[in-house]
Amino acid sequence: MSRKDVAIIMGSQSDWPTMRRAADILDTLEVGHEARIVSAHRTPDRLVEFAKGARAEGFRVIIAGAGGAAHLPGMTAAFTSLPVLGVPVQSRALSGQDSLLSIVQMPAGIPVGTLAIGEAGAANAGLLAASILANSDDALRERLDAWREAQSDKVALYPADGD
Ligand code: RP5
Repeated sequence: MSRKDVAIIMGSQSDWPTMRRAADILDTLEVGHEARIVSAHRTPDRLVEFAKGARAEGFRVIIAGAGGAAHLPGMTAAFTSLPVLGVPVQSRALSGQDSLLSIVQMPAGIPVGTLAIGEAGAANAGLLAASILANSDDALRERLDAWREAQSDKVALYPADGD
């Protein structure tokens, strides 16, 4: 797992408990990744430098999570043609509705693939990044298919009485 195909960026340390769900999935699927804090508002120069150089660094997919006025995914996508998956982090003030609306409504021409609010969105961003990479990696496709099969196997056919 020496290659780092996926960059997981987030606006703040406070986003990490959510965004680590993406990292966990990528670990399970043996997809190389690196997580960094890149804030559109507090570290704008870091954002520009990262987004402009991400392809040259070897990244092939970017997962960007942010909360509140969540401009990180959209601004990242403005600087790179790598696929950008946006995760709306659940904010305290508006439960992530603000994050979602800040990320999802991109103007035509600069796409961000927007996921669900919070941990489910982060986990699915990891899976989606793996799916994208699996198009050109048969071994990864097999691991992804096996992961999905194992998930199906865990679902009981009949509901149990909870005591
Ligand atoms: C956003 O502001 C971050 O992505 C985070 O979700 C939110 C709050 O950041 P902190 O005040 O916790 O650093 O930029």
